Amino acid sequence: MATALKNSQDYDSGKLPPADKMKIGIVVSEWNGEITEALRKGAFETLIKCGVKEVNVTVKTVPGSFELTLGAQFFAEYGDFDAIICIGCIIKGETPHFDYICQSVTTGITSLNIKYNIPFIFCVLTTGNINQARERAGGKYGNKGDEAAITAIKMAALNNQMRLQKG
Ligand code: DLZ
Repeated sequence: MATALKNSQDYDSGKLPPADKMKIGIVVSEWNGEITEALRKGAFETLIKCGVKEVNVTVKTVPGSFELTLGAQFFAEYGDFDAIICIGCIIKGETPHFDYICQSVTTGITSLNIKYNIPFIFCVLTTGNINQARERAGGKYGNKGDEAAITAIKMAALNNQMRLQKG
């Protein structure tokens, strides 16, 4: 399974770009809070381990994953962030709600990336049940929050590097 084989938790923090000046926003959905809190913790701890200063990480919550797009946009509009990590967990229920929320948040976060030219990192689990979510929030498939933190640092560095090259 792709998730099992490709797990960027095996990163070497010494090989990552310097992150000591980066400002990172984290927007967290309150739905399925057990999972989103584990993802937030993973993301936060990995950012700090990789050199981001605690004072440069801002965390805000939104009610559900549907609200992640607007919550993340607030970060871009009212702050000065190098990357914004969007954390949610959508679990399939008995109605098509799951599909609508997944579709909305995926499209929403994609459009933010394009609109603002800032990396908005997609850390939204979309699973069939709570156990699959637990397996990806500190369980046997690692913690997707860690991976989101690494992605945020890599994309922020790429953006900064290419902006500097342009002059
Ligand atoms: C309504 C709803 C449902 C059914 N399921 C989830 C879910 O699994 N994960 C999640 O993050 N949010 C869920 N929500 C809430 C919606 O994201 C949203 O907060 C409400 O529809 C209000 O806009």
